[in-house]
Parts: sequence; structure tokens; C-alpha cells
Amino acid sequence: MNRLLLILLFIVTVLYLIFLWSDEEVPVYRFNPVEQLHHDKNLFTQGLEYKNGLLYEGSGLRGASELRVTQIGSEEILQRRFLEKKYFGEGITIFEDQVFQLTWQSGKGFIYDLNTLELRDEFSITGEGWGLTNDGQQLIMSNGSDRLIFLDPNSLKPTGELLVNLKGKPQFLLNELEYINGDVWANIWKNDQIVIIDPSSGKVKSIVDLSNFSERKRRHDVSNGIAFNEEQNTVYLTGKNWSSIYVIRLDQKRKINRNLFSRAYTRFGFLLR
Ligand SMILES: [Ca+2]
Repeated sequence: MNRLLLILLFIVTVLYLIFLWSDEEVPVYRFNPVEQLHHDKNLFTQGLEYKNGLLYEGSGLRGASELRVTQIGSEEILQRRFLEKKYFGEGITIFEDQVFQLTWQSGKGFIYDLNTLELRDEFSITGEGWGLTNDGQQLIMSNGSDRLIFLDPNSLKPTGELLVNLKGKPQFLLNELEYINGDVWANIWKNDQIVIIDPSSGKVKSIVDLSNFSERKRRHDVSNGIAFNEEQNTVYLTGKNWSSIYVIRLDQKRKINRNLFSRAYTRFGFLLR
């Protein structure tokens, strides 16, 4: 009898730990997309930006890297510019009347005219290039580590860096970036979640869990497209080889409590899709 009770207690404890216990370090939010727009699933998305009704998208892979402009919700490509085959395109950002684009391992970035996509200049980067955004003053770059690197938009020289941490633990694998209302959003490679970073302290303030609509079917097909539409208070989210762009409204976030099962699903849910 005692043995039966012990077994029962064990099962109840395990079920509690898996499905009810939550040990989140910071608040976690989910959004239900309010709109689903077309996305070219051939694009190995590495960066997404919004400006004046247009979406600017940078894609990766050697031989398939480009910078592309489309109208929101339309399949028509308004402008595109291919990178030389030796370059693997990475993050992009729009600063004033220019588009900046990183490359992954070539130590190089490109600057294009916002309106014509004509190449205006090139610049050097140290180490790998991953995500790129700007806060209106400086460019902000990620390289897959726990660091955000700030660059002067004119000289393209580093002006400082920030260590990002989640309750004191380094937050590695920072990827595509977007500056939204004073915070830096960064998706995490190989995970269906975005961390929201306070750029003054490097602290992760909260997490956005994307597993309720993510199209990630392979480990690396993460949500590498994050673009903020300030006029509408919406964010466009897509990923590498996703077939849709999901529109979320920032005022429609809902706080969730994740158990061990749902936390595991944000990392490994792609195996079930
Ligand atoms: Ca972005």
C-alpha cells in the first residue's frame, strides 16, 4: 500500500513539474496575429524593415542573397538587388535615406540608396555579422553572441558594446534585431522566441513566445524577420522560408505562464510541424 502511495505521489509530482510548475525569470507574452500576409518562401530571411508602406527584406545563402523591396501584402517585387555570389547576406536596417546590409563571414557591409538601392558604399565589420537595427542615433549589430555592438552611422566604427543577460545569465545567440519603442527586440537562434532588451542595461525585460504561429520546420528556420510599423503600432514577423508574414498588434499582448512542456515546445516544436 505504501509503495502504491509512493508511486502515485511520484507520478503526481512529475505531472506537476511538467505541466504546472513555471520557473520563468521574466514575463512571457504571446500575440495572436491580426493579419497574415504573403511571404516568398524561397527567401532565407535575414533581416526585415518597414518604411512608408514598403517592406525591405535581406536574405542569405551564398548565391541567393539579395535586398528586396515589396509593397505590404503584395507579391510584386518593386526593386531588388543581388549580392555577389561570394557573399552571404545578413541583417539590414534603414537609417535616414540609406539601407545598411551586413554579410555573415566576409567582414563587410554594404550601404545602398533607400530609393534606388544603388550601392553607395561598403564598410568593414569585425567578426561575423548577424542582425542589424538602429536607435535613430547609432546602428546596433549582433553577431550570434550575447553582445550588441553599437556603430557610428557615419564612420561605421564601433562606439561601444552591451552584454545582454537574462537575470544575470548571458543571453547568447542574439540574432535579427528591431528597435521598438526604446527597446531592442532580438530573436534567438534555434528557438521560437524573441527577447526584449533594455538597451541601457542589457537586461532582458521580457520574452515573446512565437510558438503559437511559428512556421519553423527545421531547427534554423527562425523568425529572422522583425519589422516595426510605428504608425500602426504593429510588428511584421516572418522567418527563413516561411510562407507568411504575421502582423501582431503591440497592444494585444497577453501574458502566459509556460510550464516545462511549453518551454520545451518553443525550442523543439519544429519537430512536430
Ligand atoms: Ca529588423
